[in-house]
Amino acid sequence: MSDSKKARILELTELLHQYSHAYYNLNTTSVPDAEYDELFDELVALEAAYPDFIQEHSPTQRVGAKPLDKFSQFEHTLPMLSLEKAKTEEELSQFNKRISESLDSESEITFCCEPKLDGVALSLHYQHGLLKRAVTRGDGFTGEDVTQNARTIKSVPLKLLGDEHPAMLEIRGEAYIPLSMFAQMNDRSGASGEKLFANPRNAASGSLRQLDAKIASCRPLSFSAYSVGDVEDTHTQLDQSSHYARLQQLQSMGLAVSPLLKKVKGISAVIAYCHDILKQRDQLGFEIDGVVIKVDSLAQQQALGFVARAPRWAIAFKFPAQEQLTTLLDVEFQVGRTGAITPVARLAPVEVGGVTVSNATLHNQDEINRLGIKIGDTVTVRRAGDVIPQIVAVLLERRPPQAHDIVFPAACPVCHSAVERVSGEAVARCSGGLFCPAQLKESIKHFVSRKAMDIDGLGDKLVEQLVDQQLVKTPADIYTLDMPALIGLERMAEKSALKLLNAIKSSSQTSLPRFIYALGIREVGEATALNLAQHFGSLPAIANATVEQLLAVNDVGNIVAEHLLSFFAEPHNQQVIADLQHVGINWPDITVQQASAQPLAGFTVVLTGTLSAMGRDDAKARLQQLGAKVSGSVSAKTYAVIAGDNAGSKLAKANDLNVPVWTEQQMLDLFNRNGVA
Ligand code: I6G
Repeated sequence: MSDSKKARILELTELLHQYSHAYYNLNTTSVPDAEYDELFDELVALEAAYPDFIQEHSPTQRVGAKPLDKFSQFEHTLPMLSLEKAKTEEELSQFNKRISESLDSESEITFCCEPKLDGVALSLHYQHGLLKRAVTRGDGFTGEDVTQNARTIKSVPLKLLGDEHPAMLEIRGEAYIPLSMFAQMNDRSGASGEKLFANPRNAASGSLRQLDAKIASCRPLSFSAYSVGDVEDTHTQLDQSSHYARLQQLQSMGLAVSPLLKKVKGISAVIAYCHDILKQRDQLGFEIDGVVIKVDSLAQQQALGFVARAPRWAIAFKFPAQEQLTTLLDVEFQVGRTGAITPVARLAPVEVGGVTVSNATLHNQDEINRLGIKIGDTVTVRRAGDVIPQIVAVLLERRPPQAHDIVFPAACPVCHSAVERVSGEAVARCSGGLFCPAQLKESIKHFVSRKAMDIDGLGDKLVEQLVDQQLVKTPADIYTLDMPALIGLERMAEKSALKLLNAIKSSSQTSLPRFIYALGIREVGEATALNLAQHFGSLPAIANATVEQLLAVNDVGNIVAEHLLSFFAEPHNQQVIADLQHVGINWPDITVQQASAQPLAGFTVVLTGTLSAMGRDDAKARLQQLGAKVSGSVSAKTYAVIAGDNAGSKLAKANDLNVPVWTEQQMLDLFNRNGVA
């Protein structure tokens, strides 16, 4: 009896181990979540009844028993060195020259390149394939034993895949937190009043150095392996010739390695790789601070050896830093489309991540309080991903005596209406509505924008003039503009006025999703507008829907439903819609599609390259109409990548991951077959 239980425990342990490797390291799903959970629960129950049979690498054993008082120190068998750094192409070429001369090599050197993750270096010790210890880099000679925490990282295998393993295998790599997870983690911390982490690296370091592994287990750490350290007794011979081949071996043992790892020949190819990674930097989904370049041949590595504390065969090409120090000169308050008042920091201009930054958002009063920031302070400004610059820290020790408090205005800085703050909400709002010129301008800018009514040539400056001169007081006024009105505006010649009038006219024939989006209902973005249009088919059906009916729409929750109800109940908004229809805005109603008639329902597709038959936004809208989720990044879970002309890294990644690639024509055929052409 107990034999069969033991066999089942072993079977479940192996099965869950494989599934988890596929999910966390290969980005593929081998079983539905519900089935994984069921098997996991079965294993928990069996282990509770037969604790003697619990395997050290059981997925139930990731979180250790009790918190530690402090970490013990561990001396690295081989020191964890640092890397020489290069900031320019010239320095990379010098590196190449140095090693070519030292190797007395006439032919081009083969290098192995990968992005340099901005996390925390971590050394994993596997004995006969089982994870026994994890140690931080520390000072390079002695680190801290963080085994309890490293065991909670899902992409760290507790047991290596395969049957035969060296008695001891040390794997080195980087523990890091992906950007999306970092944002979620800080959102949660902010909501519960906890301290926020300034950046993903601090978050990774803080998480790895938690004394309570239960807390660490809730932190979204990942691990990516980049080299082999100490190895003892190897039956299973590790590749002895190439660094790249070794990393592939690590991958087959169940470790994640960089998906962007590339073997290239010659320094020009290295430089091209660095340019390519720098271009992709904001879209990678994790923070990097450069590229690491290593001589691929292990024999050449050995011949080159080490200088001081760094290998001679490797170099880190550093990218521009994404954080810099600067001074807060002043704070201005901007009024948005919905009346939200946002404090905007005016900064002494500074280069961050290759771009000059002179403004950063301070979000709201809570953020000002949290940072404890004053005008005159020295601050750390951060610009990462495609997120707007943020102030992440104040250097209190550098506060000048004349630093002074930021005073939030009691009245709207534009229309002087009262500022209201709903209890429980962080945002303060101007109560002026469309009486407030700032809100009116922002509403009109949104209404005419590309994804809304798409009026070409009606840019921000022009909208501001039209509102300032009271030519536009409501969106419908745009459609009654005429030549004499336009000609009176700054920098508006007859030719451009005529062009604008034509653009205004052609925008009046629109689509229901565009019109709903253009109305600027709070929390109703492009995707929600599309979902509403597809679900209800017509504007009256949306305007008259009950809360229950609204909640049945994809992506519509209580808050969005409330905003929709109050928008359509407001007589002023009803009048705006009636006026717009009166001046000729029209759109065809939509035939409501059943979910089952959506051939791409539940699938994620990625558009890349230049399309010739239609713009990317139009293709995206049609794909969404067919049920697809359109994503900006390719993973093994992507259903298809649609590649237009000059497709680059996303196409390459799709090929690497065996994700199907469709031509633009295949996409158009699908549109035709499904009546969304
Ligand atoms: O600090 C490091 C980051 C990434 C490294 C490293 C690396 O490879 C991708 N490789 C070595 C050899 C060293 N530090 C010493």
